[in-house]
Amino acid sequence: AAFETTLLIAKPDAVQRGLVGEIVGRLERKGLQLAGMKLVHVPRKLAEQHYAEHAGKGFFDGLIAFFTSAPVVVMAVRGVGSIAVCRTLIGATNGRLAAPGTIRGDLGLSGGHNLIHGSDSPESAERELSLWFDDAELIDYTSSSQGDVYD
Ligand code: DAT
Ligand code: MG
Repeated sequence: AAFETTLLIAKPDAVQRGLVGEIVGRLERKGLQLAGMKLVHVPRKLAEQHYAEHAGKGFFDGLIAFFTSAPVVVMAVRGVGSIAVCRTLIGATNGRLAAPGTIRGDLGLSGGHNLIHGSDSPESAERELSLWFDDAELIDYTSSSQGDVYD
């Protein structure tokens, strides 16, 4: 697998419930590296761009209302295979169906208020990273743990 960057967002429910540290801690303990991080109260237009693939679906208006209801924490996360690895850590969309051990499976019961967004493919990651971050906001550095995180 390649060294990748993915786009994660701790959603309004994660911030409101005080679970941002829990979520970031899981990413750090896994060995993933933060390349960018910021708190954003998302404007409606940006929310609609982010979730453009779901426009017209029955849950879209509720999704946008929820996503813009309170601040979120937007993260760029790096690591070998980080796009798929983060989707695995996040778990299935509905918290009631998500496996134990996953963020959604351990921390929630909701289908819509499911704590975290993660890019679902390399194409999505590229699109979403450029939507949320300027190049200058993504920080390149070598973590001293990398020799132990990877063999
Ligand atoms: P995911 O966030 O797991 O990638 P998705 O891209 O299919 O899921 O949907 C984006 C978000 O929209 C999801 O995190 C929660 C909400 N959502 C999806 N399907 C839904 C549904 N059937 N009812 C209510 N909300 C839904
Ligand atoms: Mg999705």
